[in-house]
Amino acid sequence: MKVNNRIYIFVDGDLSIRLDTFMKTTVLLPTYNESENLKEMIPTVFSFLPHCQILVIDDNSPDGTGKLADEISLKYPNQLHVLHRQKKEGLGKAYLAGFQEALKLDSDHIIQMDTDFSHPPTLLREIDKALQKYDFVLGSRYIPGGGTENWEWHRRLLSRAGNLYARLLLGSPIRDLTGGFKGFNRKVIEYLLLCPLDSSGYSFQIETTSYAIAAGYSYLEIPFIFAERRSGSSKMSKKIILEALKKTFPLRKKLKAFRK
Ligand SMILES: Nc1nc2c(ncn2[C@@H]2O[C@H](COP(=O)(O)OP(=O)(O)O)[C@@H](O)[C@H]2O)c(=O)[nH]1
Ligand SMILES: [Mg+2]
Repeated sequence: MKVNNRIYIFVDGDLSIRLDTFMKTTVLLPTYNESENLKEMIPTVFSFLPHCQILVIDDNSPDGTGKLADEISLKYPNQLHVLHRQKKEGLGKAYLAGFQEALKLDSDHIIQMDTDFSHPPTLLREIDKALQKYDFVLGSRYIPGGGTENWEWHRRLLSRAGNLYARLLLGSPIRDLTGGFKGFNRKVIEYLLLCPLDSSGYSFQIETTSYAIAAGYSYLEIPFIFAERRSGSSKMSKKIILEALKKTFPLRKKLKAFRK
């Protein structure tokens, strides 16, 4: 059978198994000072998705994460790629560059996740499989079965309030709009790159999910428990929170033009 100019051979007629083996999946790992976590994340991701590619997007981390990624990449020729960026510009800008690079790497499925083990790698296979059926997949902390582990009350409050604010303002059906554990089919990423995404920080997550929903792409939400980061420290800042508060308002207007 020929799909998208690729040949699929059926051994037992199970389409999901066959497509799983032949679709090219790229897992994007943005890093800023994540050397301890990255060492463990790479083999962990490959243990769940042995055929995937990993793209590390490093913003010239002072702790040498980028150099470490280059060293580890020697162990995984053609499977581990590293995108070096000059300076820290925020998670949103790192992902924008990562999306473009993932398309160049011929990816069919593109999965994004934090590099600190907060997003459980055990779900990678489920997300990748769901992308055969849905245009995009959202990990969710705020649907039944999801949650956060060991978060202090102010971090919980901030996340909940931020989500409520964005959801009400945008009239979104999504409970976890700020979450960063997501998977996309190539066509959704191609579409998103045409949208006016302009967040530097975490409000990028609100933008990508909202534009994809406005375009009418099909999606699945998968609950997960957000774990405490394994090592290193969070890059969350007041500036990032303020940007999200500020950018969500004009987004409401911009989305209208993109609604199908
Ligand atoms: N390349 C890049 N990665 C970033 C930047 N800011 C955060 N990250 C990465 O994005 C992920 C989530 O960031 P984190 O600080 O853990 O956010 P938190 O989980 O909300 O506390 C981690 O893998 C970070 O290393 C950035 O400016 N550039
Ligand atoms: Mg984190």
